[in-house]
Amino acid sequence: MRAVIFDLDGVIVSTDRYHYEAWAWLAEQRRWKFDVALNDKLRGVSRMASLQTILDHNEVDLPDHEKTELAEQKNTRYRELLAKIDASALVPGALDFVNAVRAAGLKTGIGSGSRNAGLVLDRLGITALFDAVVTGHDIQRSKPDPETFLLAAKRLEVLPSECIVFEDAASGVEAANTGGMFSVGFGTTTGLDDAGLLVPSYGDITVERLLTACNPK
Ligand code: B16
Ligand code: MG
Repeated sequence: MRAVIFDLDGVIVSTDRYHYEAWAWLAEQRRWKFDVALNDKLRGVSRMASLQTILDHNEVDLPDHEKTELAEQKNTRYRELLAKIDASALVPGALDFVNAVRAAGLKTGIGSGSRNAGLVLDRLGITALFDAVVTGHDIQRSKPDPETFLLAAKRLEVLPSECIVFEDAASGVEAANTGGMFSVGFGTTTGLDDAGLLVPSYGDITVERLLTACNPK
């Protein structure tokens, strides 16, 4: 293994909480049903696809121009919430683990479907911890398509089979698996069973244990 690619929302930063708040705010305006279980289905899913999932759940049909407007309203709300982001939003142990991966001689990357990923990394001052960053601006097809992670591997100049992917979303685990990478299902969300390894928190893993799990003797 030569690289670890991290998803951003829910793996490095708890921005998944802000996505939830922003969608919940929009749903409340519109009197749509929205809850934690539905939000879990939006993890790793693009903004427009997330909106469509909420509309389908509520059996609401809208013209495209209105969907675009609603997605923009959600994003404005999300960016308002991001304005107050600080180090307390980091997933506990995330930066120590990224640093340990680097100290072990592996490259590090970000593979996020979010178009706000660059802003989040910059605001937290952690961009330089990653050798390559792929965001929603760089791709045509969002997770579960493997494009995000394949592009990250290309930018890291490693083969997909040399990459480990940390993901909190079922769509991201599927993307990593389809891309021929070793997937780690991170966190306590359900639906990550297809991952090569389940890691509830950074307290449950070391780089050594991770590499052993990828290359069992
Ligand atoms: P944005 P990740 C994903 O980021 C989020 O998990 C998902 O909830 C969000 O809808 C998507 O980014 C798009 O985000 O609206 O900021 O472009 O988990 O792939 O880092
Ligand atoms: Mg995520």
